[in-house]
Amino acid sequence: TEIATVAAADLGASSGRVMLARVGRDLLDLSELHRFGNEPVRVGGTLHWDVLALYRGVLDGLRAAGRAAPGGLDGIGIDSWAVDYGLLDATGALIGNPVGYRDERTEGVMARVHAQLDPARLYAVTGLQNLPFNTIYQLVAARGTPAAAAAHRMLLMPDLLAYWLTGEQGAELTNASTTGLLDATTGDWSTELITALDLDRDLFAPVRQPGERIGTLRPDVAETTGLKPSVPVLAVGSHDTASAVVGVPADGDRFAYISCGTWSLVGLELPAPVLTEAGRQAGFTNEAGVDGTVRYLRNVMGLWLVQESLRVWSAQGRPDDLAALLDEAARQPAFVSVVDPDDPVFLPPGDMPARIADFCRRTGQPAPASPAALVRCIVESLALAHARTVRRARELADRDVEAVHLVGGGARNELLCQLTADACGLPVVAGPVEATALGNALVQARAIGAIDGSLADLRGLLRRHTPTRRYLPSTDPGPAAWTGLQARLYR
Ligand code: ADP
Ligand code: LRH
Repeated sequence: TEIATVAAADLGASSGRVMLARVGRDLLDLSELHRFGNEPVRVGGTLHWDVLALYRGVLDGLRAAGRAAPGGLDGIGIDSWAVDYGLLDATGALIGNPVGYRDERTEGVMARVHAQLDPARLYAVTGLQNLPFNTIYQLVAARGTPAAAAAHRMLLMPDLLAYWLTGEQGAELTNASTTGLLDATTGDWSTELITALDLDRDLFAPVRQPGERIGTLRPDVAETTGLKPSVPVLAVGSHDTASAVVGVPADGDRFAYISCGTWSLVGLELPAPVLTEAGRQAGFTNEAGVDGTVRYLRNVMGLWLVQESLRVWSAQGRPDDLAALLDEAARQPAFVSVVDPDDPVFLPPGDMPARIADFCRRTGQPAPASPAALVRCIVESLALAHARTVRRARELADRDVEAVHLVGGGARNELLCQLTADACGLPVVAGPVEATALGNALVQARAIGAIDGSLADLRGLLRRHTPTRRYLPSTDPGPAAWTGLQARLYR
């Protein structure tokens, strides 16, 4: 194949989309075919993902892809947010609706697991940071429930959707590395941890690598989408962040990235894991990247804080237009109040404006007086957390960084990009917004043979074909002001 025409389905925690990409040695274009919301639904007190609506969104997108590519599709790749999964019964049917990672069922579970398994040992095996919602803690929270008793298989979200498309079960490596149950050294499920937690080894499907062919479309799927049954579904970096990092248009390796959407994933691409105690204490993770790379990063709470605030304002009938609020926020006075976005109070859904105001009062700062002031507070707080995390990553991995690449929906937020450059004291290269879908499509195109080369080569293609915007750090206020701000929150 000279030119690959592929569909990339990218499911984020806030929205899903199916993109059509055409990729060749000197060609990369991407168009959006279908976008749909991803709103969790609380049922009987539990926060669920509406997985069938997401699957329908993917099918609708694939149907549109078939129409937009009359010559046929060469591949389909799926990525989504990490850690969440569906359980299958003995016949392969889904048991219940997947539970969202922000559900409170994992409260206190991490501590219980750590009483039994030394967290330093967990880190040595998996290299993974301890987030309360990691799959390991979700599975332990669900242990002993009727659903768990009936379960024969656990499939992470993109693997579940790929199973529905093809009938083939597997566990793609990059996403499996976010579960807390994958041995980072062997690249396979950790029998040690699975046994220690009394989980069933057969729950875990064989691991597959990005670029592998998963299978072809089931006849009924071909029928409903109008696609040929021979279209292959290909494994990509099915963890959205893994695909986003592939989609970073960096030149060389002296860069940090921020994959900025619902979360800000802030870190470095490394050839090998960093498993130091200091890194563990600082909450840094070693997630598997494409081509054997390590994503050495930390989760920063991200634009979730804005998303939840808008949701609350919208329910209250207050202004909830993001672009207008950001315009106004840019004119607000600087450095009035900042919060630590990673404070656990901000993790669950709820009244974010009230929690932020409360945080400000508790730390002796004025509570934001208007929605625009609150948005200003969030954006400054994120910029500060971005800078702090880039700095920590550089120290912990002993790496030099010349530029910070900011990709994802956050690249549309000019105020955030500029303040991130200011706080880091480094240039920020913003874009592409759809880095994840691009990374997904590039790995497919390479698997099919339309392009070849290393991640650096794929990034060269990205640099030639996707526009970015460069933000230089401003000198007024200079770095000292940001250091002062930092001292308000972190000692
Ligand atoms: P996810 O993949 O986690 O669902 P995205 O990468 O799609 O997230 O990013 C979504 C975020 O991008 C939104 O929450 C919003 O803050 C930001 N965003 C989207 N469009 C714009 C815009 N026009 N201006 C500023 N920010 C935007
Ligand atoms: C971003 C993301 C992130 C995970 C979180 C659950 O979408 O995949 O990398 O930590 O969702």
